[in-house]
Amino acid sequence: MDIAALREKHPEHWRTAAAIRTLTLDAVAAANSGHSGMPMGMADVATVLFGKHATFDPKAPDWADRDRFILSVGHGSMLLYSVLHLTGYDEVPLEEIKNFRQWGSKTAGHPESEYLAGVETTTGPLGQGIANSVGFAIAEEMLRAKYGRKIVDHYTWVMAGDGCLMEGVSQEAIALAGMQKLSKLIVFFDDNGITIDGKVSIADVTDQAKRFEASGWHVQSIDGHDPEAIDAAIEAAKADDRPSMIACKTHIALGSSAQDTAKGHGALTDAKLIADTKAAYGWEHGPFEIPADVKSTWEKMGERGAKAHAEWKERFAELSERKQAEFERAFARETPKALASKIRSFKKQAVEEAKSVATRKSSEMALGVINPVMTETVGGSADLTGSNNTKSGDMEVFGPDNRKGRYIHYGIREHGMAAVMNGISLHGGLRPYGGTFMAFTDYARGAMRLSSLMHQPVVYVMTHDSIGLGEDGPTHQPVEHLSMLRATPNTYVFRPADTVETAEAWEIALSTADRPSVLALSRQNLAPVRTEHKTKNLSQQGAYVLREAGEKRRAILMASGSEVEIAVKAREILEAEGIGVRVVSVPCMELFAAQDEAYRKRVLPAGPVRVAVEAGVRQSWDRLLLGERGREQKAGFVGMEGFGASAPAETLYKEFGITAEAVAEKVKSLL
Ligand SMILES: Cc1ncc(C[n+]2csc(CCOP(=O)(O)OP(=O)(O)O)c2C)c(N)n1
Ligand SMILES: [Mg+2]
Repeated sequence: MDIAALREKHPEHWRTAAAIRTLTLDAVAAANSGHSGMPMGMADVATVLFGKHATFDPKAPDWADRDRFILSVGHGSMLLYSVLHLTGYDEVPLEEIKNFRQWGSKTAGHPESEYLAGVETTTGPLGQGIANSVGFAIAEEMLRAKYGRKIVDHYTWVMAGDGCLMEGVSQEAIALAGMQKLSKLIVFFDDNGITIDGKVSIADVTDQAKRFEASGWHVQSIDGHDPEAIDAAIEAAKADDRPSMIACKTHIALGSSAQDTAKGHGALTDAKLIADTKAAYGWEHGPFEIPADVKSTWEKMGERGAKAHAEWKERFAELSERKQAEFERAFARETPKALASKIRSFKKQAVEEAKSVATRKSSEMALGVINPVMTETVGGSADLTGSNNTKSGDMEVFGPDNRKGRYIHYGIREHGMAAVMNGISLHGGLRPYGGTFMAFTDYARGAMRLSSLMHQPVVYVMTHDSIGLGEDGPTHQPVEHLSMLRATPNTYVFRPADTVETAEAWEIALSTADRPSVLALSRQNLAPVRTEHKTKNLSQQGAYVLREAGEKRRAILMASGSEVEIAVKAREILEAEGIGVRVVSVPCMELFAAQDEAYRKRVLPAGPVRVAVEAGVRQSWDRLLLGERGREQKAGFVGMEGFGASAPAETLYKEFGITAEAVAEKVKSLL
């Protein structure tokens, strides 16, 4: 690469872009770790994008109508940190650049949205960012339709690398974006032909341009170091009514001896290499030193956005007070006032009707009262709408011809759906939920983990939650999933026992602003266990006494979801034999763990025999079976030890020994 020619042709652009390259070299050298090559390769694209096109206000990183910039290729974090620092984000002074990757710094190894307002989404797991970006673009379309172009009208810009495009989740997202004609989504592909193991061609010969075209995208290929070509491509992308992909041919670790090699992907820390590279750049400044004129060029980019922000504020003030309040409430993730009373009357009615209902159906009934009052919800399913019961009667389908629709047909793309929901949630102003079969949590897991890590209140409607789904057999029967989800930090896992608990789970999930919720719902009908109306949300405590012992209490049965009914029946058997049994319903272990010790001990006092019942593996129950002092109580578990089988549900429960009789026997064997 003839660096001298690049410098000569666009001297001002070159110096502006070199600030990203040299800050990257210096920060990676100081940390003695990181990834130098990507920011060095994509600095020209970033400079043109932020210099002329992206609208953002460094002094108001949370401005609702800012353009969203998503660094899908998260290992190139120094590109983002450099831009945030150079344009004047208060949270990224030079100190933060110098503390790259250190304990307590905001400039983590990969961009973490929780640490830094200018980071729109946490990236690092390749492919997630580009899939998130589809959610951002969908959210923008929806909110534009809802509030008008004067209030919501922004772009979603993405940088994705070879790795992002090789990951399968990218295809799920790309296909959805193309079908949805998300014209304000513009992806820059860092087409450098290099990954960690060497050339891309050792593992992939896909024609990426054709792949995007096949999914309905507008595609261009350019020299990613030519500022004029970059600018023209962005203009063309904006003008097209499809999502755009701009393949930018770049040189990884541009201008260094590691250029165009896999070595250039990682940390370039050798002092001579850095000195030689800076010399090639014509950069005669010390480490971390940015000349005033270059810094000022970058700051002016932010000032352009500040002006746009001020104009936006004037337009926002022209909205009716009601609209303003609604907008602000939704972005603050507060529930509408009417929600609590709607849930209360729904619960009352459910108790009065006392019907046996599958909790997936209970969920649909609850959504029927929630969605009309909480108009920021966005529903969806991965092609299982009729099974997940996720579409309430009032919801229209979102599509290119109906941006007011609030229901998304995600297609058979569980991972993509979860990642897109993260994007919708991160955008703000909307509350996404989506469904699939619980066994396919595994497919969605990569993005679900990030909902938890990023504190996003996405709601996962996971139906067909056990062997209780019956004949579809072991591929479809989750066994280990409840324990796996409960092991994930910062996640609520609800497994409601009937219609009342399902409504309570929804109320909590939607009133929670800082973590995802998983609703594990049954395919089969469940008899109501909440037979008395209580206005209080009992599920809020995670576990509560559902039935008190009639005789002197000698055993405590704990259960969730479909097995609560079994525990209640087992209690009846035992009480008839003079054995006092308390039944504790456990709709959410995480909420129970969050209660104070006094409450936990009241619900689960030491002494009585404990037996837990759940049509899944035992693992997550051990904490409750062991007791507060961590000492083994006389405890037992009735549940699954391996995979399920294909047969009618009643047969499976009998064959796997998850019955009231088996529970009663287990208790007696422990007494
Ligand atoms: C899901 C996932 N798998 C693997 C990795 C480890 N990893 C980090 S970067 C990378 C190679 C990425 O190549 P590319 O996107 O071309 O980036 P470049 O080398 O061009 O900077 C890999 C495998 C990861 N971060 N995420
Ligand atoms: Mg690459």
